[in-house]
Amino acid sequence: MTPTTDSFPDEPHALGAGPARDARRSAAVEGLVVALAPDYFEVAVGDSVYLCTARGRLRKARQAAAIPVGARRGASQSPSTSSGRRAPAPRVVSPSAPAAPERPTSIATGDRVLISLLNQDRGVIEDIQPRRNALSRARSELDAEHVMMANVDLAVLVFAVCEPEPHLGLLDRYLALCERAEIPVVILFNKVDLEASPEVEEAMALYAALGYPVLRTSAATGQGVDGLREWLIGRTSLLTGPSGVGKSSLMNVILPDAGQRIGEISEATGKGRHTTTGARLLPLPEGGWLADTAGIRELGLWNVPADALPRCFVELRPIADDCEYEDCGHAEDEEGCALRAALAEGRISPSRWESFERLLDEAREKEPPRWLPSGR
Ligand SMILES: Nc1nc2c(ncn2[C@@H]2O[C@H](COP(=O)(O)OP(=O)(O)OP(=O)(O)O)[C@@H](O)[C@H]2O)c(=O)[nH]1
Ligand SMILES: [Mg+2]
Ligand SMILES: [Zn+2]
Repeated sequence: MTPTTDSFPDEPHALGAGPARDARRSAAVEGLVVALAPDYFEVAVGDSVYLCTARGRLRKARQAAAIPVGARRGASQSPSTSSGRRAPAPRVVSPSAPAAPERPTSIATGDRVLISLLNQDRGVIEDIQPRRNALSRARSELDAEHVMMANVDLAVLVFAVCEPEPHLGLLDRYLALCERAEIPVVILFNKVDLEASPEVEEAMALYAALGYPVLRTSAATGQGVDGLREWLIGRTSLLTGPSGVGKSSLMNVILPDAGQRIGEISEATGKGRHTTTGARLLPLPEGGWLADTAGIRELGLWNVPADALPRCFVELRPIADDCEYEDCGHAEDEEGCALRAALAEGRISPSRWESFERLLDEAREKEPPRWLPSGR
């Protein structure tokens, strides 16, 4: 659900053009987009929330957000490394890659915007400030970007120790996206009042050993919630993860007045039923903002080119540039592949490697061909 940018019926027309518009811009105040409603944006300025529409210019920008993946990807490809190693095949950089846009192309929760105030509860978004980062995924049906949240200080990746069982492939996807977007994460396993299987205990140890903060909580008993609270102070954070893991329940423990709707786990599937829709940032009493988000079923890679993927796996990052050939495909029969060597030496766990290979295939599928025949 995306808000339209149509005007409110009672928006004064006198604000539309010329000197009036300039005056309006100079009187604009900065606010934080806290929610997207079907027909408007909610923007917080101080203690007030304004219901806002967006100017026509931003309406055009919104359409630009639907550019196909392949056309935009080139903009954000990281430069190739210049390690001086033997590179048998010349690298073909995709031609005329567009420059990375300075300003975001759509308005998302977490965006900083300039609004002009119409009255005490309505305003108009005049401009969007450049983003520090964004947690985005590919919208599978459109192959377009879905920004889950902009300007994220901390992504809390929420899974349950059981009901539903944690899906580690999804966790690795989140981690790759967040590493790529340089968004700090904590991994949270909720429902510790229920029994975790030895495999889940092992997984928690694995991610902790990789250096990720791993929290254990129970929204049901309150166990571990103070630890989570400490991470949230002064930060703009979101709770994200599959449906039914207890994100809204945690939100309600942290902000008892928030009144997030709690869903039931479907007895038939053991999965949640997507009770929450849309992200809404709520202010925390200790300072900072927290959003509960809808459960994620699919997390398609966005802005993760295949050659950047090794650096998105923390255990592969130090050796990401060490393959003998610059165009190494990291395949099983690859000569001089540093990543394969790490796998053989047990420096990456089989489950993480499986995720890496799956994501590598996906990243390659999304890219236009970028290589000349190597002849090797
Ligand atoms: N045993 C136990 N059950 C929990 C805990 N936290 C949440 N639940 C239950 O899990 C179910 C799903 O909780 P929600 O908070 O709605 O899950 P959600 O992650 O917000 O789900 P979506 O909004 O669909 O993404 C509900 O029946 C909760 O009562 C917990 O710590 N322990
Ligand atoms: Mg929820
Ligand atoms: Zn390799």
